[in-house]
Amino acid sequence: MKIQEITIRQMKMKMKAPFTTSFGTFYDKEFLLLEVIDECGNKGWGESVAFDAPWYNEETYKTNWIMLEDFLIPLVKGTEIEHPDEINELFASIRKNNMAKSALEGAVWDLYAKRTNQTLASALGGDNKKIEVGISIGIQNSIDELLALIDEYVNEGYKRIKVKIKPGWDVDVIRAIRERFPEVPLMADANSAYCLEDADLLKQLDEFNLTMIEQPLASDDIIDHATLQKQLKTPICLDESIHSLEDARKAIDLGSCGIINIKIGRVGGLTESKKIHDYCESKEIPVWCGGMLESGIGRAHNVALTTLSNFIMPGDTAGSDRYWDQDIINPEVTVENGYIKVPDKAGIGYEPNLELIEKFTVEKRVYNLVEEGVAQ
Ligand code: OSB
Ligand code: MG
Repeated sequence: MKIQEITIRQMKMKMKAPFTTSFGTFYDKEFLLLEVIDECGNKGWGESVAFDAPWYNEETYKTNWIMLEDFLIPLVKGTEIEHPDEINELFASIRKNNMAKSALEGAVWDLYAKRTNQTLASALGGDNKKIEVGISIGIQNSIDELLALIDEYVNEGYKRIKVKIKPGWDVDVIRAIRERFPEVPLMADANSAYCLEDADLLKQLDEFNLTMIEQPLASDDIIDHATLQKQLKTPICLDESIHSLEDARKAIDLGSCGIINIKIGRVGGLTESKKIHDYCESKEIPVWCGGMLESGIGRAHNVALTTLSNFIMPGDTAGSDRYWDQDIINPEVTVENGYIKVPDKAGIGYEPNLELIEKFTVEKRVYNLVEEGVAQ
């Protein structure tokens, strides 16, 4: 296949409720949506999970737009692509900018699955017909408000609860949750808010039977995490620190973590996600699919990836209604008893809602990739 046209849209969607992490609060979600079209008129959709500011990693949706326009789209232009795995190799000459790469690569995966009339899940090699999901809850104004939210989500059936922690909102909060919900599968995500000197404080979390503690230390570290893991009973899960299969291999070798959170955008796409998944499976390291407050398009990609066999822990892919009054896909992603049913239509399996997409588009640009004078 040859990609003939790419549309980049800058989107802005209002979140149902603000979401607070140790690095800041989201009120709106601003992100890029990509649509690619091949020579037969097949369409594929991808989402960039880069935020509006470089807090989680160094990328933003604006830097993604520049990378796509100046480097990634020119690499795809005129290139015959047999399989989406080739995009991973094609983009290897460009350093980092993984979320920009992933947005385009993901759209090509969706397109490829539609061309070959299969679901994105089966194109990736996933068999599961339903996936088990948990929910990630941001930092709240009070412990009582947090407990009320947990109560709501446990009743909705979510399979595990993840809460955000930061210095000053950690041990007491987790203790209060455990007193009220002694059995619920529970984990904490620090988004890099601590340093090795905080080891004694983090050790206090060992008594609460957490399934894991996610990314306690610096976003670019695997050395201190290995030191910390030796002192903790609770498994460390790495999120921000893992950008590639190579990162995963080194972190596992060093003993920096016992579990890995795979985010498609952070690692540069579905092909790299699958490589990390397969490697972790061979090393008996469980993985789960992280979230970046995605719209329905990115959420659909997460659902498909999660059907692979080593996604044995519930991910952060909650239902559309947890984030949006109206999501931009039909049907929306729904969670029943903590499970999402994997769609059986070709590609991502959810239909983009073009009317709503237009409504939430701030800016868009169409790139024509047809080469003049070249027969297609
Ligand atoms: O670290 O997993 C994270 C949200 C924004 C930035 C980073 C993270 C998160 C979440 C929410 O935990 C996951 C989701 O519900 O999409
Ligand atoms: Mg995280």
